[in-house]
Amino acid sequence: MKRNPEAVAEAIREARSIAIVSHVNPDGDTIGCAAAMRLGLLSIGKEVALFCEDPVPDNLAFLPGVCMFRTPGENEGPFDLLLSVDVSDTGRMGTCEALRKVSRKTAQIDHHGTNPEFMEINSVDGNAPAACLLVREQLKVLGVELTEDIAKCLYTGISTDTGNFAFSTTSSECFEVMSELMQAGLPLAELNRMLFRVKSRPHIKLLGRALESLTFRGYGQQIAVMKLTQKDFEDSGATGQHADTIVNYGLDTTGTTMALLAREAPCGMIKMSLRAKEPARVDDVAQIFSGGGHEQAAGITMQGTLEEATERVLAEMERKIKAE
Ligand SMILES: [Mn+2]
Repeated sequence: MKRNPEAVAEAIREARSIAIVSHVNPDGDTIGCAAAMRLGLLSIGKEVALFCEDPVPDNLAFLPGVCMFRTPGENEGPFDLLLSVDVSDTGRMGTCEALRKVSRKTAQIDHHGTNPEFMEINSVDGNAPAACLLVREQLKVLGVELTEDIAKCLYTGISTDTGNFAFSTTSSECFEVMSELMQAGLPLAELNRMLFRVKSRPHIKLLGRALESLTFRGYGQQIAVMKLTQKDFEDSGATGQHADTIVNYGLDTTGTTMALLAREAPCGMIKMSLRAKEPARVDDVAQIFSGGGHEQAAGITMQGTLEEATERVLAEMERKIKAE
């Protein structure tokens, strides 16, 4: 596994028509990569099509050219080159995998350590914190000049995949590239606001309800607990996706080791989001209830009432805190 921008550049130079694929449930990195590559490739005279199984999230709709994304239709192609960006394996291409059959050559640019190098040409660096860093290098090798629009796309990927330059994965290369993006005219404050500060009204209203419900439980009151009923969602005009990240408000409160957000889902099930601060972990608690996830971020879907389901999960979290 290594970066190979020269091999990708050769395939691009030989191609006239290029299909770029972003992963399912797209994020800022995969959309930023595709949008930046599209602009770069257009500038050197290529025909470019953008594909993604799922729609571009609303908060990324401002990026140049992303209205061009589509799902593969009946009679796509043929393309000279299929290029996936930030896609960790073929499954993450979703229905866009069908484009393989109508593409003469395949290549990819990615940064997932688990990538099985599923294309003919693979430029993969598992240590890079964002695929957009590899796209920056790729454009350099192609001799593409950075523009303000390309800078916006690359910044979106680098900043979102590093948690706004806060994760431990953030590397010095991020800041080297950021320096180049600033020189290209990146409107940093404006984009930072759009990506990290602007919240939808349903989300803010729902957050208010969740914070009202906040209690602290367990040994030393180390577990932050929030609950949201179906009525909270209705009153806020919110759906499940508006509950994302709310659990972090509990975890980020001083004296908290674990956090739980329990909510009634429309299907009648109870959905739980569990978080922990290292070295505490919650993946084992999730497993007891057939849930899953990572050591510090896990989820559970279970039956029962909001109250009783919450108490059952809390009992296991409390037991863990006592044992540690
Ligand atoms: Mn990524």
